[in-house]
Amino acid sequence: MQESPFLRACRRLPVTHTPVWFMRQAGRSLPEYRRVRADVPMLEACARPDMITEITMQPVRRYDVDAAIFFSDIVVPLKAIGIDLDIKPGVGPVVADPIREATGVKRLREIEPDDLTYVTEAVGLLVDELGDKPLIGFAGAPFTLASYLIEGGPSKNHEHTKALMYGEPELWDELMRRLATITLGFLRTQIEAGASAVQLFDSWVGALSAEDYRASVLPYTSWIFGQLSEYEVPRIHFGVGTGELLGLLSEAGADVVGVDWRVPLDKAAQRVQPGTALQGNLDPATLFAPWEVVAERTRDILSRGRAADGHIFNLGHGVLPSTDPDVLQRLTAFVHEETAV
Ligand code: 1CP
Repeated sequence: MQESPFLRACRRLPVTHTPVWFMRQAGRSLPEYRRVRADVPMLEACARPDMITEITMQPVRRYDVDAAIFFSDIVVPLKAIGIDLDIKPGVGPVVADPIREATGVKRLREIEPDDLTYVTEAVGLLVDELGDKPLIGFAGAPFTLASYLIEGGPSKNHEHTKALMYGEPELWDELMRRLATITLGFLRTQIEAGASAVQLFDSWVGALSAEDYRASVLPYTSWIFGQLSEYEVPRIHFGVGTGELLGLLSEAGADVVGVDWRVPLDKAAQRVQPGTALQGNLDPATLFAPWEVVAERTRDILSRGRAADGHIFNLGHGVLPSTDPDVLQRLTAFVHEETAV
């Protein structure tokens, strides 16, 4: 497993080719995914080890990516502790009773060993099936989870979340502590079952200024990464629109920082702490342009990625649902060929 290019790049060791995987590589862009999910609601799929295993493997078989990402969702641990929520097709996570006061916050209990047995089982099945290909476990970071819980669903402006963060710092602290414990529990479950790296998605934290991030988010993500340091697994940290926060995301304790498409990797390399590898960062919309454009932009990213201390090729955010899978397959092969030594 040590020889896997993905793990080597995370650890900033020389690689035989630049490793590639895609955020949201499993999912709606794949016809085989749409087929197996046809009659199964999202959260039911996330609770069935057979489905988790099949869906996680689909992009690995199709694209020959260098890592698999566990098929689940950031709200799965919240569902597991009894929060009434659903994932609605075409919308995303929707919470029945948004949490905006202390009684709601107190309902957020710790993950217990029996809560996520299907995750443990699915990770075990996947590690057997993947052989020497690494499995990335993941979780949503406290801010992003807080946004879904407080807003009640996807949000553009995060106004209720910010109102609580700015206006009720003690309740915010209690909420973030509890969410950090839940996030850690979800990550630990995946690592202890055999995941060989983890990615912490703080997808919506780009909505904050650096000052607010430092005061109201960094302490909790730092705590999570600190608790994970007992394991030998690389820790990746990613958020959308985080150009101004890249230094702080690496300060939180990540080994690898994911970069969206707004900041070129050579610039990002100057913003993160020394000794941090970078992941990214092709704009997912580029995949709808002619192949020559995809190839040219990919070459540019690979060249800028050489400024980083370790580079994992990825998109700047998730695969868009109407992406042509053949383009992702061609892109994976292209990165492998261009960087082969
Ligand atoms: O019916 C369906 O197919 C549901 C679509 C879907 C899928 C395939 C959702 C609903 N979640 C997922 C799987 C998923 N979610 C994965 C595993 C697949 C893979 O990466 O290959 C992962 C890593 C996630 C993580 C996730 N869920 C994030 C962080 C990543 C990101 O995109 O920034 C977030 C923000 C969510 C919430 C969520 N779940 C689903 C949707 C549509 C959303 C986003 C909604 C919004 O815009 O707020």
